[in-house]
Amino acid sequence: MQGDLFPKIPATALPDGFLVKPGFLPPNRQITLLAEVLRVIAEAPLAQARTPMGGLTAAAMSNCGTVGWWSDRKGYRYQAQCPGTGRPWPKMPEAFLAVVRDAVADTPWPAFVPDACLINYYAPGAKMGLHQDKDERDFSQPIVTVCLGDDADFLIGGAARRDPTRAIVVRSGDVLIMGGDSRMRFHGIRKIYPGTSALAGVDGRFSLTFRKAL
Ligand SMILES: O=C(O)CCC(=O)C(=O)O
Repeated sequence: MQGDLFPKIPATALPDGFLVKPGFLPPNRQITLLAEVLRVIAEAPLAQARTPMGGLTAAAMSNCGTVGWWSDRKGYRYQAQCPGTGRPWPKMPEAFLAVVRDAVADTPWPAFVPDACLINYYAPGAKMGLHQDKDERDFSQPIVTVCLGDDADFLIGGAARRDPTRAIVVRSGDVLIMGGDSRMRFHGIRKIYPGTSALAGVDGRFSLTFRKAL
């Protein structure tokens, strides 16, 4: 029924540079990724980040890789240490790198290798406001997102915050790529659909967003 209410937009209807690969990850690969996510967040626990305005992000976050995205009163940035532990972020699991390699192989960015993976966790009710990913050094590199867990409405906006948005439903195993003309689009998560995960062991939604930060 949700499929009828929020039909997936076919790839051809998406803006240039915005690629969606529905069901890219078979269940066994999702299970492997989830196990790695749980290992990463056991080492670098999920936490809500403080925004420069003083609020907290609705999604809880962790990272792996050389650097991780974080935010506090001082601003948004990439940093080498997990603020909760003071230790370096966990190494990027090989299974993460392999998925990204496979996902970009037939795109305009086949050489993309991330050095940071921001893991967002959305408990029921959590969302993410419209924003641009602009703390990376090289905007010619795409952002690759892997979805695990509950379905969600992913908002695709324009170059300005006030531009119209449209929602596509993203599901566990889907991969999204924002590059080229879509690299700086505003985007966000309008809502998640609790209890819809086809992947056992996830209560809510994880997104793994791979970036070349440095
Ligand atoms: O959860 C998602 O799919 C979107 C995440 C996102 O926009 C971000 O981490 O910048």
